[in-house]
Amino acid sequence: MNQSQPTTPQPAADKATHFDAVIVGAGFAGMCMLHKLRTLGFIAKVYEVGSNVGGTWYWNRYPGARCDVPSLQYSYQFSEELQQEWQWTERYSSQPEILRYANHVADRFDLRKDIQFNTRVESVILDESTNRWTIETDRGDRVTAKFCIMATGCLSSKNIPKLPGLADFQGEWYHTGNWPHEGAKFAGKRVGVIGTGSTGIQAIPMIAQEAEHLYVFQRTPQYSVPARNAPMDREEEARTKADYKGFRARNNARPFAQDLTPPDVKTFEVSEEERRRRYKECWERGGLGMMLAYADSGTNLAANETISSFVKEKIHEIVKDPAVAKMLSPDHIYACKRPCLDTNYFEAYNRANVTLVDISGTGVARVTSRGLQVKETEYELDCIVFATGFDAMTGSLNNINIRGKGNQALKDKWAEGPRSYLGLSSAGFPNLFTITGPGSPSVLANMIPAIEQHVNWIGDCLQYMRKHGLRTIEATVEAENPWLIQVQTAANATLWNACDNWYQGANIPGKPRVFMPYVDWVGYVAKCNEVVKNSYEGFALK
Ligand code: N01
Repeated sequence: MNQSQPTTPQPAADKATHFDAVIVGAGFAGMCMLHKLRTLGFIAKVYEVGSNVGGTWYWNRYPGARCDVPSLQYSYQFSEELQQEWQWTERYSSQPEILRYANHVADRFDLRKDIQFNTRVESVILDESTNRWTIETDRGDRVTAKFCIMATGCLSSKNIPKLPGLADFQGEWYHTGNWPHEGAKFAGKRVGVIGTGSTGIQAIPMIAQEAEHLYVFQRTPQYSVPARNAPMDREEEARTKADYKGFRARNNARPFAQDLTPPDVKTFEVSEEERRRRYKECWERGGLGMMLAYADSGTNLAANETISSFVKEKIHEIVKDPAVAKMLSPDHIYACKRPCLDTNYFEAYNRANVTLVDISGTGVARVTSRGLQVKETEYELDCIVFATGFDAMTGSLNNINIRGKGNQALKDKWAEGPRSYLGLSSAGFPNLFTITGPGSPSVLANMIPAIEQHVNWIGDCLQYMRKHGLRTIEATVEAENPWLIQVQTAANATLWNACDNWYQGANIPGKPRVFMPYVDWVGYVAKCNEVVKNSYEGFALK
């Protein structure tokens, strides 16, 4: 039995049929884009599958869901009033609070009147005779727009493994990315969690507290560092708000668009004692700083191994059963898979009601009517939780029938991996933009600043086109091809390309292995600005 969906009354389909822009998705990207276009005087319409705003924070309601970028940084900066008036309660915001924030933004800027909820965009097709996009939805809408802006999110297409027998399972099952709005009840139940990435690591300690027994089915162990979440430090908040603009500007000039900067010093330029002091400091402070402990932590394998050894030591310190600690100890490069932050993750394995099941190599053989079968053992379960991640970056775009020049499908063009210029636009698809698309820093930066940078770029571009009487803008193949190489080259200079991770599609069977996000946020922003300065170099404007 799958999770239920909210039953919000369906508003009548919109009457207007021609827009300057249609935006697909009302998460943080779609909301921001709508606001931007409105302020520039464009008529825009947003379609959203969910019954409300919030995107990833609307769908991912699993227990323990929390952002691992500090609240004062994971928020919009386009309105000084907004950033001054909103008060976060914790250092790292929980999903309910981020969703409240998204709703507050929607109310404050009256966004909902241009958003049609409960509506899935099914096709986006270019009419080359008019240079307009025709957008069709599952509710029978058929509208046209000069511009189509995909704000579909990087992590929104769920990965539910195709396990034989799932339909026969007599209990309940959930994917963390489509959690029931009424919540899931685990008290007195035997629960199985598949997946130990960022999501599983947040959910497992919470489910362990409630379930009668929790089985964690682990294919690959993951490194995790304590988040050290805490109530918001009001003095820090006041200091930040006293110069929020300056704070944002400084962070936007840092490698991940957040308040994290690696030191200039390299790992082996300091003594072992000093190194351990530094790693302890990162561990005690919590957050994502460990991956930037030294200048070469993410680029030099031997340097990286000093971090992974340190974290493994910590796992063995925390987990009482040495055999379980060993099973929980990863052997891949630290932060090659997206680094995780936790609250009592490793501690959860000290509980008598938690069992770690090693499924490395074999995986889950099948779902039975009563549970999960691993090798010869059947684990009887009342609930299965899939914390198995997403078809990242391309999944939600490929799920829409997007057809550009010559009726070419974007999905076909991307059959060997996504091809775009700057992650913003793909040759053959004029006036179609992707916010935080593959080929842009996106998931390797603080997402909200990355979204705002794209929104501003697109907004400026549309203004420029209006001012110069231009009908279309399209990435050229001559710009797109070298950009693809640059994205791969940038990744190859790091250790991110050296393990199986979703950045390169390794989590989805059959997905082409292409590194999708662009590693260098600061260089990327400079490049985007230069493109504009050079009259949209790399784009054909007509
Ligand atoms: O997904 P994942 P996620 N059988 O792909 C396992 C963001 N995020 O939802 O490593 C068995 O990372 C898979 O195993 P393996 C963040 O960017 C942010 O956790 O592929 N297991 C892995 O253990 C993050 O990176 C926040 O071998 C299977 C897990 O499932 C991204 O979302 C919080 C399997 C999937 O891990 C995705 O994280 C949460 C199978 N068939 C998420 N298929 C914060 O900001 C997959 N797995 C805090």
